[in-house]
Amino acid sequence: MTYEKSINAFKEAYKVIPGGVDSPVRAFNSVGGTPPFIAKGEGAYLIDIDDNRYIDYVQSWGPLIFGHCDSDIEKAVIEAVKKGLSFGAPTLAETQLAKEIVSLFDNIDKVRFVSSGTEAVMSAIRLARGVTNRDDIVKFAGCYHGHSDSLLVQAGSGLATFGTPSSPGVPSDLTKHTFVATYNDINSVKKCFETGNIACVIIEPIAGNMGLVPAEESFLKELRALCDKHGTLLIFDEVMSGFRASLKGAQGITSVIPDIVTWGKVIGGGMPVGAFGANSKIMSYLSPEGPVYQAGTLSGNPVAMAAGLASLKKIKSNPAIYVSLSQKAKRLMDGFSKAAASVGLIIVTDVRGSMFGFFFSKSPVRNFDDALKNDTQMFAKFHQAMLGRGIYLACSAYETGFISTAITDEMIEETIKAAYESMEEIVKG
Ligand code: HOZ
Repeated sequence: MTYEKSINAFKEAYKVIPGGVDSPVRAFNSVGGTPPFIAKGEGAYLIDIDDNRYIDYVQSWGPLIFGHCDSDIEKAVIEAVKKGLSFGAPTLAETQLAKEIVSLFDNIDKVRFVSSGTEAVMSAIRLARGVTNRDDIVKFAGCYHGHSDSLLVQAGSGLATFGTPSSPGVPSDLTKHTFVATYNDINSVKKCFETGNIACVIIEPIAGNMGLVPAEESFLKELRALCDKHGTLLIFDEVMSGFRASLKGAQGITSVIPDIVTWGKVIGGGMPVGAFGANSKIMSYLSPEGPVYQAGTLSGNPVAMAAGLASLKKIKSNPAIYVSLSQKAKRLMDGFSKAAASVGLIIVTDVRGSMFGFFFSKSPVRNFDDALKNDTQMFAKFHQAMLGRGIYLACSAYETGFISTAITDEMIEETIKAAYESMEEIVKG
């Protein structure tokens, strides 16, 4: 496999874009090599500008549950495009997509659309603060909730990849209201409540940004009880897990009911969309019904709504896809484990619906500190070896993999075969 055109493209990009990329993880810094510049997607495949073909397990970091260029989503987008790209005025599609989401959840009466997951979470936090009239919030180390100021504290994802606990440029006056607890450790949350007047606790109920690390059911239950005791709102950040872990995201897996939920990715079908929702009482605090301000010219953009609507309707008409996606994810992780074991290596794997993750680690991963103990050098070698065999995995040990419906059983087998070869290659050095 040659990457000549991508190498040149990266050099050119570097001259005019910081680090050559518009989102840090994409630079491949933690796995080495040059990021393939993508020419196009085709179903399960990515094709780069050197004409290399990869089975894609990133799927644009989650949104493309039906793979690239799904004909139904494509058709809906083209029809919407023909009617106009943006109006900054209400359209029917917003109500339709809102209804599709609301109909799935007893705890959600209303949703507000925004343009990204970051925006959804930032707005949900403001809403929670407005509703409770409190400033402090609790987040968990290793959970990533986008790059808004209050939440860039011990975040996972790109920050974990680059080894930075938080970012310069974020005033400490803002982060002093952010308490950081340990994932799956209720005592660490209780400590936050001892000193803070907590508006909300925000959690990725299935963390996907420190690698894949699901919250334990007993922990979520204790979290719910603690929030109820203190009049604190519980926010599930399902930007990644929403419509990925199951039709109802984490809510289809846990019995715990959050007060506010944030979404992104799948609800835009590949277009830039985020959303947050709650019951009518909480949402009534939002402007123009209430005093908490939040706005956006591209919010509810008609083309993005059309893509989201087509995506969600397709999922809802065939919820059995989650069984098959999950089976494929399990087979893949089982195959990776056996491939590692065949050369005397141990990996820790997990699967939630169409999401999968693995760590080069000997001990279980329940929180961010556990995740940080993984062997990132081994991951980098494995990533490179797989890429060279036409397998496109997330380019960081702290991200999650995704199965799309375009990925066939044969592709899973091909990927497992590549894993055996790659594991052998990396132990031989
Ligand atoms: N860290 C982001 C996903 N969890 C990466 C997004 C991107 O680079 O597109």
